[in-house]
Amino acid sequence: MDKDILGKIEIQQGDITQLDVDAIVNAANTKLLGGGGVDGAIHRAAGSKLLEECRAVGGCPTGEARITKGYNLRARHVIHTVGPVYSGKPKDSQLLTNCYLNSLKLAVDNNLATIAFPAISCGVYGYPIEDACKIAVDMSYEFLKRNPSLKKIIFVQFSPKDYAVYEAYFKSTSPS
Ligand code: AR6
Repeated sequence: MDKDILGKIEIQQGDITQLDVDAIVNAANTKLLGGGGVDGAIHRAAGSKLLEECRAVGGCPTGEARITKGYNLRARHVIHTVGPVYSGKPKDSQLLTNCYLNSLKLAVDNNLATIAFPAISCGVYGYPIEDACKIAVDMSYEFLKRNPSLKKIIFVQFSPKDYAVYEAYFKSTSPS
């Protein structure tokens, strides 16, 4: 993989709600009315206005994405996407790819330069982190090649174990 493109991809361990970026991505559900995991954390940190705007948006099908403001977050926007519930069938990877692609497209369409992703579908929805990590990084790399206006994609892992998976994959793709 190309060094300059890889330089626009960063991995971090921590809480995505604390990031100062143009948009953080929320691993939501189709109702877009909040939930547990990272969805709950984002809504708590953003405040009730976020839920109000999500209500007006009126839901989001699996694999698609919707954008709202960030309200009390340091991030200016939240991009809500709905990952697949892992079933082990080929359609899972297509839907997860669509989550990353549609979120990135929304960022570029809204002139955003920095975006941070959690590990979509890798919590309650049960997607294996090793497979999801490859999809996330490969998709983002291809997207960055075609969209120079996007300056930074950050993958934020909550657990050290998930971070280690990203770190290992990143190392395996980097030129030595
Ligand atoms: N910052 C970064 N990552 C986080 C944070 C955080 N603050 N909190 C959790 N994670 P999940 P899903 C990680 O379950 O699997 C919700 O109820 C977590 O460790 O949040 O897509 C929605 O409403 C995991 O790696 O999302 C849906 O109903 C990753 O975020 C459903 O869960 C995703 O875990 C979506 O399930």
